[in-house]
Amino acid sequence: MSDHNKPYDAIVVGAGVAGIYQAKMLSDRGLNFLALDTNADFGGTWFKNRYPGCRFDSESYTYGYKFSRELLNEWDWKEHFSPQPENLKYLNFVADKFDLRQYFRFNSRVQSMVWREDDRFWDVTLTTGESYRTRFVITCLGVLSEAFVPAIKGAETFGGLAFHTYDWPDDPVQLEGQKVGVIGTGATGIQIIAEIADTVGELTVFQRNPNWSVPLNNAPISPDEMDDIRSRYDEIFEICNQSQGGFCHLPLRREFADTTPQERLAFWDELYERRGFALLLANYRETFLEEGANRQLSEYVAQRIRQRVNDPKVAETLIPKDHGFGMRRLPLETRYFEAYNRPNVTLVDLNHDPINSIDSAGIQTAANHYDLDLIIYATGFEATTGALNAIDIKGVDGHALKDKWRDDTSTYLGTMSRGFPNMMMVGGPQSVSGSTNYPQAIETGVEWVTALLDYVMEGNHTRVEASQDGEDFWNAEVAHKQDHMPFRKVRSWFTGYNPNAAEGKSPFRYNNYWGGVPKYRKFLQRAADSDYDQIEMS
Ligand code: NA7
Repeated sequence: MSDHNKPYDAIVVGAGVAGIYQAKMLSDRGLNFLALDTNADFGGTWFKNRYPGCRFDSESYTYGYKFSRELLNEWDWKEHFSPQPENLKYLNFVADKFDLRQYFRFNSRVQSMVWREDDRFWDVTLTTGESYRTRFVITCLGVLSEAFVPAIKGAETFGGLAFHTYDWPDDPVQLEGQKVGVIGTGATGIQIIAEIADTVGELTVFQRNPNWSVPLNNAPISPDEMDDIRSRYDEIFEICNQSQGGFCHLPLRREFADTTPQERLAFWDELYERRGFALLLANYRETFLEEGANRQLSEYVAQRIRQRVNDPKVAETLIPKDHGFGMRRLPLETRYFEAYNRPNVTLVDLNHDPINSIDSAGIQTAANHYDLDLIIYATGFEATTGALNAIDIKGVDGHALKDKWRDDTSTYLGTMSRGFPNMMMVGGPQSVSGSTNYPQAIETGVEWVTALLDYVMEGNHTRVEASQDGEDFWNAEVAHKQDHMPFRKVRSWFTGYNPNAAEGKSPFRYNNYWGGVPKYRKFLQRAADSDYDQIEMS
């Protein structure tokens, strides 16, 4: 174990959207800091998710950072919903523009973080055994960065290639002519299925529960259009600021009940053709908040699916029956439903024909055997808390964060957790990061954490910890908001649903804050204005 004698002021963990901006803020202050990331380069989620079809569901110009006018002027987005390779290029461009590479150490997986109360430092140790001492740790780990692969009997005996979408191999994957199985039809599965359906030989989709999905309506951005977008950046960001989810779509200011069915239909037809999350976010508020209105909108989208899928039985299998439109993270698609009209695409409904096992030749369901060359797990993530729990974090008196959060997540403003002093989280559980246009919330989070650090350092404090009162207040606020959401009982990572919850425990967790970006920002501002009166400093 190599010990580096000089403690850092701060260690940032993560080199994605949050880590890059956090590093920029620390470098502006001339702090002695280090940034670590498991991956071989910048990018986080955009470094890892290299599967075909991977792209933004947020309008590109709302996903980029807005903290630097120069950056906004220099970067041209080429598509309304930019694809992964371009997004990775963008993040590298930002890192290089602000000369941040010097602070980052890649291929560095943090294994443990141990709080030393005596001298008020964290010891951060990598899987290699290398260890660093630091006053503060800022975790920038992302919300969906711990892949979930289900344990299926015999999976290890499969003779072909098999991997999770998050671990798409670096070497080109041969898809042409191959028999490919995709397990999972969330946002990822829907992107990849639509993209590869016409490339592969045969595609078998193993679907447990279908998700609603509507067209992304992507298009290239011409240079003139980019100039126009650039001239409207302030206006665009102002809309994002007002929107609950940080997107450039605002709900309609008209009551559902005041309109005729014909008017609604015409409006929904128009929204169906609009970009991004318009049908979800630019709709009547009631379609999200009230069961009756939501049922009508769900029926409208179901009709659209029926119109697009030739085989009525397949169409019905693709229409969700267990939740209404928008009650889970809405995947956006490009000719996804049409993929099922192709003769080389088969949909397996796991609710009626579950997977029994995997063998060397493919997947065995209750009723059939599917011969496969390649199995793609699009089975999602240990969302929100997974990446933090993957690190052995020991706080005051050696207590583990994992243990503290065993029954439910508990934080102060999604930024700190009592018992773990000097550890700040950007995009942490119970912030708005899981529920919004990620970078919009990230910028707010980075700026708040940095202002807190400024305050602490100016006051010559060496220890900062969320108070119990502060944490109780925030847990109550998070629970109150989730308990009033129409989707509170829907199984999804939005509700922290855990099918393996212990007997007698709720399978739902309070992992995300559902009060919306504007309200969340007010809470953060109030904390700063009150001289952080719910944070103990010494
Ligand atoms: P999601 O949205 O969590 O989707 C995971 C999918 O995998 C979903 O369809 C699951 O079905 C399915 N799944 C999970 N476990 C199994 C097993 N054991 N058998 C069959 N199917 C399974 O993850 P994504 O990667 O698609 O999207 C994550 C986020 O990335 C997304 O929300 C965006 O923010 C970007 P289920 O619905 O549980 O029946």
